[in-house]
Amino acid sequence: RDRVLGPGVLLLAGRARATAPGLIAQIQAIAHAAPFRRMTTQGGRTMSVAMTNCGTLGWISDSRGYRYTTHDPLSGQPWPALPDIFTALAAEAAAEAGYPGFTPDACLINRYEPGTRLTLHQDRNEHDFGQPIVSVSLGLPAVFLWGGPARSDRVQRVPLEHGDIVAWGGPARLAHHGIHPLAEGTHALTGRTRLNLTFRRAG
Ligand code: MD5
Ligand code: FE
Repeated sequence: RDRVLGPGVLLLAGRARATAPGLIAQIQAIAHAAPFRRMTTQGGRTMSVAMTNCGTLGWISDSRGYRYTTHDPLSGQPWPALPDIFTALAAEAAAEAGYPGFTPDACLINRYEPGTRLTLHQDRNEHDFGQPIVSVSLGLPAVFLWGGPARSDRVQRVPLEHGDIVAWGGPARLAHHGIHPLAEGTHALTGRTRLNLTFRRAG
């Protein structure tokens, strides 16, 4: 099922399946130090996705807007370090997709439960849009919504399953995207949960 989804975008189907148990164990350790939390938007809404981070930079949203921080605002501590297996997997996937030398400094960890969604948005808080983004899906399947550079561009629906890795770069880097409300289900490794790792070079 490996395929090019569009210019600059490669789906590596099931590529994280073998390392998934190790990735999930690391996520549990990270969440112990930096718990999942539902962040608020500048407009005062609570996001439906629960988030935490690892790496030298972590993505946050609060009443002042979206940005990257070096420290977890909940604890005042630096975000947990990026585990080596995370960095290696992201670099390997990026290289295979045509982005050699990718060294992420940020990993946003998104947690979804049935009903959780992520509304259409662009990822614009990074300094260099020439750097790709690598996303790893774990647990329950989801329908990824993928549009274009304009919010009004038509939106494709791409099913993403446990272990799928997608590398986004080039012309796709500023595409609008989101996650359709998660369907009910249970997964052997994660239960009633989808986890997504989003690797970025943010600084
Ligand atoms: C997710 N997370 O499944 C997705 C995976 C986020 C987010 O969107 O911002 O936390 S990342 C998918 C992505 C990243 C960058 C560009 C594009 C898609 N794209 O051009 O479609 O939780
Ligand atoms: Fe995004």
